[in-house]
Amino acid sequence: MKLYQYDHCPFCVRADMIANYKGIGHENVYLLNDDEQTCHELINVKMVPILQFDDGTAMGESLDIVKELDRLGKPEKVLRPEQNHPFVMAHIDKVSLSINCLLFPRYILLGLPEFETQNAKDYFQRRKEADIGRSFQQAFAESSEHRHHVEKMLAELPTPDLPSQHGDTIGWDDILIYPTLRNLTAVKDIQIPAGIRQYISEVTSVTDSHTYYSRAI
Ligand SMILES: N[C@@H](CCC(=O)N[C@@H](CS)C(=O)NCC(=O)O)C(=O)O
Repeated sequence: MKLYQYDHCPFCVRADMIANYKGIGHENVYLLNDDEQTCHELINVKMVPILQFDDGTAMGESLDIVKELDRLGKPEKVLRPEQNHPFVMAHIDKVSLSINCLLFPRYILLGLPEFETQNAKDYFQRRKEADIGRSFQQAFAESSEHRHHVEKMLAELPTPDLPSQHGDTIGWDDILIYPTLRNLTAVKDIQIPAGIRQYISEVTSVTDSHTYYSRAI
């Protein structure tokens, strides 16, 4: 099985989390951000994640991939049902513009495989600057303002249940909540409350994911 993805893509993190958690052997294929052709050949649309089965067939949409891998993987690795992720995500999404202004300009500086070429960086920058309505240079210069909004959101965010409180299992809430929190570790010196740090640490470990603390900018 192959999982086509970008390292920074929160939807891809969902798919990678469940594949690792459920013990499903798979090859991670990191596409360049400007590689439209591979996506189109696989699922007719420029979008990741893409799961390709050994017979060559492929599927997109992260939540469909999570459901499929949950079905195919180790049954003893239970994916707990959803609880209160709509409330948590609504809280996080209140500062989505600030999150994007912090993360988009940083992604291309982290040394990620999807941005190995200048063309891939330029492709991403052009599209994401349009999304956030300002240049990466300006968004970067506004970092302390955006960090302030995001830190306030984090301080008010109830700590999600920890895997260790549930026998080292994860649930649907974690599939939906963790990727955004994990990506915020790319922001140097951002104040993440201890409980949320513990949450990030435990989910990272149980899903064999990785954070960006060591290369934060
Ligand atoms: N609904 C899709 C959304 C996936 C998505 O938006 N992926 C982004 C990367 S984070 C993407 O491929 N966007 C198109 C592009 O980068 O050109 C899913 O859940 O899989």
